[in-house]
Amino acid sequence: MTVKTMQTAEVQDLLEKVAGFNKEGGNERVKTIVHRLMHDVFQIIEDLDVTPDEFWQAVYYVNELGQNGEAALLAPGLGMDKYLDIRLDAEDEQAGLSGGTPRTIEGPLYVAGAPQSEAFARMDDGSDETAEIMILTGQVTDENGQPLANAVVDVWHADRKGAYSYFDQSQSEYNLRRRIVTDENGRYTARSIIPSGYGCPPEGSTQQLLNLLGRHGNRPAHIHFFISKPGFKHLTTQINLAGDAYTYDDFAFATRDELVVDANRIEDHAEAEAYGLNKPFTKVEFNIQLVRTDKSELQSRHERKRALEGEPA
Ligand code: MBD
Ligand code: FE
Repeated sequence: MTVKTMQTAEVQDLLEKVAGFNKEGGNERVKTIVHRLMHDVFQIIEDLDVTPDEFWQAVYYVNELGQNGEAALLAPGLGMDKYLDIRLDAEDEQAGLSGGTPRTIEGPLYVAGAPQSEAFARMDDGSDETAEIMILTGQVTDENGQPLANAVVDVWHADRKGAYSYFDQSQSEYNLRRRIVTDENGRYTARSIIPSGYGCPPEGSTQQLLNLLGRHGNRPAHIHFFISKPGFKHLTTQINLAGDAYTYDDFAFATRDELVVDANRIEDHAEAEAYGLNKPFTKVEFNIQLVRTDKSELQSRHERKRALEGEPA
């Protein structure tokens, strides 16, 4: 059946009432967005001849998505986080604020308030005794290569099962989450363990939809960063470890060529000892360039609901 009703006065009038255009109160911005959103939903139903059965499947899908707490996981899976990044990149370009290390998506698994230390942090709690030791180190500079001391490098990553502390209640508090303040040479160093890639919960709503798209729900092994220093653009980014099967096939579309980093096995005893280690380890180097700005709103991370954000430490 192909019926066309969108252009009728009845439907146009319905949309205006749905969005509260004929009412005084409420929020104008929300009205504008809901009007457009519902218009486009109606239009999809018309154009694609969505059946009542398909429509109600979608409604109950949204219910389950919320019950599973996966809305912020489906979002990157559908490229929405990536799309917001594309827009931020374009805005930077327009404002003459391009350059430096590229941004990539934050993801849904940050937890605010990780322990902070100067120059060095051990990130893992030592419970995974057979994990490959990772030394993650680098220098934060400005675009001219001048070292930036006292930059805050907020790092978080998954364990060997691809799970993140806090969301995985079996891990200790703030396991694999630290804030490291760069030293006088702009350097930071973390001792941690090599993370595994992430996979969407196999029985979850996100994976259910990905299956219908013929897509997988995997991310490569990766490490998240917020890097900030007053006077510089806040940077949200990640590195992907080279050689992972999903390095260039990330379900969340976060990989950028500049952010693929080698993980180098170091067998040399002297180098191990320099990091206080007595066995081989894997070294990951990530240098970060920040872009100067005097716009204070660009110097901190954008607002978003985050675990433990805004709570007393
Ligand atoms: C992750 O670890 C992640 O970084 C993203 C973007 C989505 C799901 C899990
Ligand atoms: Fe992640």
